[in-house]
Amino acid sequence: MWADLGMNLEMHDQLCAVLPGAIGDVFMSQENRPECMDYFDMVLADVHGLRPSELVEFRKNGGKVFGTFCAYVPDEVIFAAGGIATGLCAGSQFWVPGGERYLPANTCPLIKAMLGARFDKTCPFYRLADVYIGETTCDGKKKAYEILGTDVPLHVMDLPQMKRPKDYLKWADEIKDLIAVVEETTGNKVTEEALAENIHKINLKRQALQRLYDLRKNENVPISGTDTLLISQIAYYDDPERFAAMVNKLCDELEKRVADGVNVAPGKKRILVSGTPMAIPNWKLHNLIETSGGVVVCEETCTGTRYFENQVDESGKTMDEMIQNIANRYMGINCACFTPNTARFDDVVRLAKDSKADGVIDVNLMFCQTYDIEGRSLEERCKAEGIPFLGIETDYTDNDAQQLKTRIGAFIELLG
Ligand code: BJ8
Repeated sequence: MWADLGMNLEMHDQLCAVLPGAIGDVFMSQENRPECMDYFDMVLADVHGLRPSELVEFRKNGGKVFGTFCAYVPDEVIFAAGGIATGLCAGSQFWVPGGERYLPANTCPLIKAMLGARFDKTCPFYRLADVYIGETTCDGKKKAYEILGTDVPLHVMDLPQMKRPKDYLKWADEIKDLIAVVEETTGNKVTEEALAENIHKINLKRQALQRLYDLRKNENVPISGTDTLLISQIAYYDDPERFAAMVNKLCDELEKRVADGVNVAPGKKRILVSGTPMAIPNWKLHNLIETSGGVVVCEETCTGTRYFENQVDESGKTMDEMIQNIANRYMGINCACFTPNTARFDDVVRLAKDSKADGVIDVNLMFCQTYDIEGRSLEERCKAEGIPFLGIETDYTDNDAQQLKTRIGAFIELLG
């Protein structure tokens, strides 16, 4: 399959060779994991086999795959046209040198890894997407899409950067343009019926994730943050219905754990992680926190609450109403690309209180200017609310791991 996808098999072998060790170190070393993590472990262990083979079959039957990079891209319209949306992962240092052949070294590692994964031909998902859907979020991504677009069909959605009434209308307009692109690519019309059905389908996935996050609010923490992060990462590319069913099955087990008083992290300090997303396989910060006396109980990130909070209002009847409802839901995401973005500070404070966090660790991927600049104001706001705060900047390498472990350990110790 990988050869048929035109992948660089030698380099891909090198990438796959490190995965079992990483899984062992990060996941299997944890104690008292829920049994229902089996499914997510299996998806991870065969990350370049299981879902890619499904996508290969889907394409053999004429289906079209759309690769996405951002929580603002509405999956529901892609599925409503009979396509499949898949997040394109870019969380490994393995891809960064490849990206640096095209981008300045002082670019965010997520963007460099995006280009490296595509041009090094070592990620099947990047080979399987028929069309990439970009978006005008940060400057780095915008310019990187120009380079990606020289190699693969790419449609860029023009995301507003403010949240005035006219911006909500504009985003609805952009969604209409996306619908035209997916209709042309798939050859299928997005009908009102299909759109309503898929709005509901993706809402169910969001509800399953919300249920999982609600369970983490308990005094007895039934699942680690590291395991939950893996689930959030898989959410971007797994089949949405199967994924929601598996998360709900896990939640049934976690509810029982809560009732039985099972706690995976007794005596550990509860941490809310905020900031830039952690694309698969970036588990660095969670692993450091959870091996330094903390347990992550919530993520205010795009591999966390920004991905699933707020449902699309399902009361829309006409195409225009449904599209506007989709636009309204996505415009409710508070990314640092927007100005002003004080609603994100409200989110962090609300989530820290709801999840009974002892402190906030705000993580910034190196060279991400928007989150970096916003970090200072977020710190002030948290301090004003009496919430202990630690700001961290890091990349995908392990060069700073020891230093970070010391800082995180000291922060957690200060939490009393
Ligand atoms: S909605 S957070 S997924 S843009 S790539 S902004 S880390 S410099 S990923 Fe994002 Fe959408 Fe916003 Fe979420 Fe910074 Fe890097 Fe840019 Fe990044």
